[in-house]
Amino acid sequence: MERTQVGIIGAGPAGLMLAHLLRLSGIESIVLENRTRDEVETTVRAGLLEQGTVDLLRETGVGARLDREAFFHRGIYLRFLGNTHHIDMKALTGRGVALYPQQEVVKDLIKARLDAGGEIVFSVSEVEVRDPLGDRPSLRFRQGETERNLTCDFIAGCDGSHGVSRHSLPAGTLARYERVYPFGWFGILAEAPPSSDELIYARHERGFALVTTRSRTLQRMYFQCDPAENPDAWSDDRIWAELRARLATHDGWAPIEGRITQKVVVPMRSVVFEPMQHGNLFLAGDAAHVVPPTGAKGLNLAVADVRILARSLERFYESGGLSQLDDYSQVCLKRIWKAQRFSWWFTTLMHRSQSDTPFDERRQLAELDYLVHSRAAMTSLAENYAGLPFEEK
Ligand code: RFL
Ligand code: PHB
Repeated sequence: MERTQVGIIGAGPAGLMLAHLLRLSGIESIVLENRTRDEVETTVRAGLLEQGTVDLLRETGVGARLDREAFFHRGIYLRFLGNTHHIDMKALTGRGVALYPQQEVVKDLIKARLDAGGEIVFSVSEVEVRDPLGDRPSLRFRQGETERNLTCDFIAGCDGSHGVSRHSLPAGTLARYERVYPFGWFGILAEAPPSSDELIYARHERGFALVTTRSRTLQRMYFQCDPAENPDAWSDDRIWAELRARLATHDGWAPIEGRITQKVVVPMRSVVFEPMQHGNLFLAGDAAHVVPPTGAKGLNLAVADVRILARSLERFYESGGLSQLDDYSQVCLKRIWKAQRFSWWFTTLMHRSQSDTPFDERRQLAELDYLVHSRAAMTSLAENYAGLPFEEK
C-alpha cells in the first residue's frame, strides 16, 4: 500500500495552499482532484483577496505574478439613492485588498507544487475516506483503470461544499448551522475596460448590484436575482438595462458595456459545519463552511483555515504530541463565525427582500447613511472587509 503523511482531497485554494505550506515545512502530501487540470485552472469564481491572503502568498514565494498583475485597491464605493460614497479602507485600517482571480491563484499554486516535484493526481474518481477515526486512515480512489490505496497519517477534506469528506463521518457527528437567502446573484463576464477604479456595491430599489473586475479587458458584474432565475432568459440588452438602472447616479454614471461572455446564477447561503476535526480527518475551506459572496470571504477563509492546519501539523511532527492538533477547529471557528456575521450583515444591508416592510426599507437606508458618515462604522466595515487578523487570542 502507498503511504503519505497528509492525504489532501481537492485541488481548490484550500487543498493547494495546504500542500504548499506543508512542503515548506518538510511535510509530504498528495493532492487528489476529481476534475482535470484544465477545468480547475479555468473555473471562474472569486476575485478579491484580503491583505492577509496577499501577504501569505508573497511570504511563501507565490506572489510574484500577483504583484505584477493584480489590481490593488484602497477601498470600495457604496452607492445608494443615486449617490456614491468612498470607504477608504487603507486610510482607516492600513490595509487594502487585491483583485486577482481565484483561478490565477490556483494556477500559481499548481505550478509551484509541480515545479517542486510534488504530486497532484487530477481526474480521480470514486474517492473514499476510510477509517477517518482510526489510527491508520486511508484514501481509496480510482485513477483511470487503476484503483489506488493511500495510507495517511492525516486526511484533509478540502473538497468544497459538494465534496465527499464530510459525508465519510458517521451521521450525527457534525452540527450544521445554516441560513438560506431568498435571492441569488446573476453574474456576468463582459469584454470591456474597467468601469470603475474600485468596486462599487450598490443598493437599489430593484435590488443589489456589484461592479468588480478581472483584468484590463474583462469585467465581472453581478446583480441580485431570484435564485431560480434562468440565465438564458436574459439577453445582453436586458442585462445591461438592469445594471444601468441599479447603478444609476444623479450625475449620470453608467457601466461601460461590452460583449457578455458568461452568465451564471449563484445561490446565496451561509453554512457552518462543526466541529472541523474528527479523529484524523480535518475539514477546511468550503467543505466546512460557505458564506454568501457579498463579503468576498470564501477563498480568504479557506486560506486562513489551512494556514492554521499547516501550523498545527508542523507542531505535531516536531513534537509528536496529538494535542497540537486539538485546537484547530476552535481557532478556525472563531474567525469563521466573525466572517459569517460580517457576510450576513453586509448581505442584509445591501439586498432587498420581498418580506421587507416599509419600516425595514427606511431602517436599511438609515443604516447606510449612518455607515458613510460615521468614522467608527466605516472602520468596522473596513477592518472586516480587508480581513480580520488570521488569529485572535
Ligand atoms: P473549492 O474551490 O470548491 O475546491 C474544492 C476542490 O475539490 C474538488 N473535489 C473533489 N476532488 C476529489 N474528489 C472529490 N470527491 C471531490 N469533490 C470536490 C473540486 O473539484 C474542487 O477543485 O473549495 P476551497 O478550496 O475550499 O475554496 C473555496 C473557494 O473556492 C470559495 O469559497 C470562493 O470561490 C467563494 N467566493 C469568493 N471568495 C472570496 O474570498 N472572494 C471573492 O471575491 C469570492 N467571490 C465566490 C465569489 C464564490 C462564488 N461562487 C461561484 C459560489 C464569487 C462567486 C460567484
Ligand atoms: C468578484 O470579483 O467576483 C467579487 C468581488 C467582491 C465580492 C464578490 C465577488 O464581494
